[in-house]
Amino acid sequence: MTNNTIKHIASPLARQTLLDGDLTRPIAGGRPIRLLPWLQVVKIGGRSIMDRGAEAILPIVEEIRKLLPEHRLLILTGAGIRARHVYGVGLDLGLPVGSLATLGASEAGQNGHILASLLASEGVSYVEHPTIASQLAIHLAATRAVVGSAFPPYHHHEFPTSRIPSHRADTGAFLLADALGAAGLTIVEDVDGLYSDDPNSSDGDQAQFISEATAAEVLNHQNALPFDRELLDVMTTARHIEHVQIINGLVPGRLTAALRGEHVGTIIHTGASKL
Ligand code: GWN
Ligand code: ATP
Repeated sequence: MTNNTIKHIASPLARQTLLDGDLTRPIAGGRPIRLLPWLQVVKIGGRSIMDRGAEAILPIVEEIRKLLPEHRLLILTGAGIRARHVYGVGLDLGLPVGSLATLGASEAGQNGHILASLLASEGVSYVEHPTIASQLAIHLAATRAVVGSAFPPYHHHEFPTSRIPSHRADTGAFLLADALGAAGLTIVEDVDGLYSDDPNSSDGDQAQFISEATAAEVLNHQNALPFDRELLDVMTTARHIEHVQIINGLVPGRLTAALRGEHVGTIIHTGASKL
């Protein structure tokens, strides 16, 4: 006697390759839910803010301290000059990009530990990548803000398209903000925003300020950028974050104004604004 106990599980995706957009779109094409819709994500530049030391860090810490009653923040730090040094040493030794991604990421984490220490008296702590991944809500129920590393944990999965890790802190901050369905992402640098070319280069006085653009427009930009080029790619396929603002964190009050929705830097619109 045969006793057939096989349970068939119905799935609208069962008979598909998952590669045919026409077939997956009815099921997978919608906007995902926002996990933390009240969260503001702020990326603090490693080279542009943290590497400047007390002169740049203490005023921004003071500004964040005053912002805490108004916003709930995930503050993410970039890697800065120490990562550039370690990339140089690693490249000289022939290390693969996955090793460099791991090394660079640890510098972003160090900057986060520094910033969190300065905000500790306000109840702000550094939280690890695994905590951000699965316990962010409970931490933000206990306190107004936490600090983490902006670097995405690609480690040895970093794409070998370049010898220097292509998914760095700006890309990591965006991926996280979009995945969480956050209210916004502000990128804090040492320039007023995006220019037609590096304003700090030898002919930087020719550079024009770009107040607003789409990620697709900036992708055509051949000159240097103040953020990872990969950021533009992930912006074009964003699901929630409709724009990102790049601001000058060396000017007191800019972060406060940006978090209140004021246009005080460069606004770059993502693909999510069309969804
Ligand atoms: O070490 O400062 O997290 O939050 O990408 O991995 O290289 O690690 O390899 O939870 O997992 O150095 O040890 O380090 O910065 O990244 O962290 O103090 O496994 O809290 O152990 O995804 O902090 O660190 O560098 O972020 O960006 O122990 Mo650090 Mo980073 Mo801590 Mo994290 Mo990586 Mo973990 Mo991880 Mo590694
Ligand atoms: P990280 O967090 O990865 O350490 P960061 O975000 O602090 O880095 P940089 O990567 O140094 O900072 O980017 C900011 C710098 O980019 C500015 O100081 C400026 O000189 C330079 N830059 C290059 N191209 C441009 C551009 N087109 N517009 C504005 N700034 C530019």
